[in-house]
Amino acid sequence: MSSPIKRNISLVGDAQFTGIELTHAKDFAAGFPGIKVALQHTFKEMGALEALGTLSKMNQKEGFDCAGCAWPDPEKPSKLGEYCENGAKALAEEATYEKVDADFFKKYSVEEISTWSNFKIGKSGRLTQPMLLKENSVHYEPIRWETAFSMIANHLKTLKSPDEAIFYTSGRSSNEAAFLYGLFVRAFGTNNMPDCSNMCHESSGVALSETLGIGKGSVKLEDFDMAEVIMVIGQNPGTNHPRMLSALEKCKMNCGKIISINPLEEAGLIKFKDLQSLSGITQGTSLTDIHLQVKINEDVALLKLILKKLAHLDKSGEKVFDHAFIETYTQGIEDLLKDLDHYSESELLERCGVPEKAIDRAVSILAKKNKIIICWAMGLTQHKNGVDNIKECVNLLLLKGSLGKPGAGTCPVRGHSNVQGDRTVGIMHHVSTELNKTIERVFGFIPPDKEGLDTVKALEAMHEGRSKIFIGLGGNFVSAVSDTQYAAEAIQNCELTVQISTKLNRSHLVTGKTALILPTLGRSEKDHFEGKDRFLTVENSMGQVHRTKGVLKPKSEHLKSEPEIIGGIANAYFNDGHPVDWAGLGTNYDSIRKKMSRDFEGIRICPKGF
Ligand SMILES: Nc1nc2c(c(=O)[nH]1)N[C@H]1C(S)=C(S)[C@@H](COP(=O)(O)OP(=O)(O)OC[C@H]3O[C@@H](n4cnc5c(=O)[nH]c(N)nc54)[C@H](O)[C@@H]3O)O[C@H]1N2
Ligand SMILES: Nc1nc2c(c(=O)[nH]1)N[C@H]1C(S)=C(S)[C@@H](COP(=O)(O)OP(=O)(O)OC[C@H]3O[C@@H](n4cnc5c(=O)[nH]c(N)nc54)[C@H](O)[C@@H]3O)O[C@H]1N2
Ligand SMILES: [Mo]
Repeated sequence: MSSPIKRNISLVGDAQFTGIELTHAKDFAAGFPGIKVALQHTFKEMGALEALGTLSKMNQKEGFDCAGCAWPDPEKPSKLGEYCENGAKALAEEATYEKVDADFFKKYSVEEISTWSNFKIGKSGRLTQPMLLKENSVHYEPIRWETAFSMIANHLKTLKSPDEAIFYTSGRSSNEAAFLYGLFVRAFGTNNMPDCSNMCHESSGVALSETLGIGKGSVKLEDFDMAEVIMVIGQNPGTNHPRMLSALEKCKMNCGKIISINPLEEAGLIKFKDLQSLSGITQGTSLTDIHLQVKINEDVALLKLILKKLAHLDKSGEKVFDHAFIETYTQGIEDLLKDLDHYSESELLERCGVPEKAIDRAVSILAKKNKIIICWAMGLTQHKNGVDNIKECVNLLLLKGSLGKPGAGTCPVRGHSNVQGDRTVGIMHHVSTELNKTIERVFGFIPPDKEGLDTVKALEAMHEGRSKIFIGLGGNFVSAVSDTQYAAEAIQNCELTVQISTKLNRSHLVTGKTALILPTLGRSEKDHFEGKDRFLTVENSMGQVHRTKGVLKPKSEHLKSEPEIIGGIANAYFNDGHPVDWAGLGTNYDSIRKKMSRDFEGIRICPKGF
């Protein structure tokens, strides 16, 4: 039995918020204060000239994709800039001139940094060179890339089974990096690929694939212009997807109605001042027409009540449901209506806690319209009954025939900017026979066919000592999972933890006995190789794949791109004894893209969700 870890790492700062004051809630989002904050952040970290130049390239066809969230870009991006306050903050954090380098780690021990708040850790700056935290040491020290790669390879070789390693993915990696990572993990011999979706939209993927057969949303940005009703359920776009507010505003300008369902009256949903239009900045648009202030986790009761009232109207002769659509495309309507009969209106009304008048107003709008879009996020997905919540939304859309037509459909609003793409190209703990067969045919090895560990099961495996190595492609695993104490114990049980990251976070401090930091290029940075600038691709929340090409000089000459790092680890592990040319794929993104588009197109990658 190996001895427990000796470092005295604090977790107190994980719950500490600094710089946030309790004040009166705002009654509108964005506008001049939004512009001011956006610019303040970038000017402070990058200087005014570089900040303005870089922001003008964000989310533009020839520029780079914002890492802030997965909201899609309009066909014609605004000339005033296609970014929001959050995007500017995300850029400021990545493009900061503050550096977390060898001197930083010499000065501060991991024990000391661990007492800082997450905010302060995040503000420390960019990681600039590979660093090693040796067993029983409290200071990271520099390590050469090749030495780091062979150290990881050697550790992986000591495992009794490939299932003793965990390969986590956050949602910001490019399609190329995620594809290569998934390929390496399968070649290594496990499906232990937990990812941030497990904590995010997993329930959307499951609910949508079980009901509609595809785990992704069905709408495009243009559909927002045509929608007659947009429902925003369990989502706070003002804070988390500010550019979505412009799409909602457009729907309003086209006489659409917006119904929000949320226990809170979120400021952004009430009034919005658009950063991208000069008139919007000053006047603002009232967004929500009807706010249904549901009790926490009583959305099923509220949606059932809405369905019940709609069914009642339909029965009484009003044309409420789309019977032709139901007849042609759905099954089980009788069971659904029978199920609704089990509940009384008064019981549902009491459970959801929403005034009946407001519900009736929403019902009378929904009854007459059938171009309906339902948007949702964490307020629905993160409940234990997340799948049921989403299935109820699908029921409403199916009864109204609001699917597969312009201006209507499902819109799970994703969080991380490439979380959807990562899944599309194979990051998942599930087994797909179709994917495995294709890998065998194209790459010449047989991938494992045993289900891997998701986030919760991976934590348990590390906690119980069944898994001994953790590798994170981005993210902040220790802070992202819900039981920080348990997660810290689990991670500290590992022999080796490796973080491929842009910025310092708590997962670089709460580590295995030996830990490595492998610093990588950010989205906004140029990826220069053999005299050319390379580009990568990402998929937005609405399933569109597009390229992203950084414009800034990298913050350090020692940074490697994510595909290069994955290729480097794989090459060190297989040492040429494998049919895949790992180092070659890691540097040549075109060859990865060719493989993805030519050989993997159209195959069903994820059997259980998006
Ligand atoms: N600035 C910033 N932006 C981000 C992120 C970030 O960290 N910072 N993270 C990104 C990521 S990964 C994600 S997934 C998205 C998340 O985007 P959101 O899902 O919008 O994020 P939350 O802040 O969790 O908002 C959840 C909303 O659900 C409501 N809610 C809570 N419980 C219930 C309920 O029972 N029923 C209903 N109907 N509503 C409920 C809350 O009041 C809140 O308005 O944001 C992305 N954007
Ligand atoms: N308490 C709490 N916990 C939550 C949530 C919550 O709302 N509250 N939300 C949950 C949700 S919805 C999600 S999606 C998860 C997110 O979980 P994670 O994805 O694990 O966490 P993040 O905080 O988004 O990770 C941020 C880190 O990613 C690294 N990074 C940033 N950009 C890049 C890049 O381009 N490449 C690489 N390699 N690294 C990069 C930086 O080092 C940065 O510190 O957290 C979940 N956990
Ligand atoms: Mo998320």
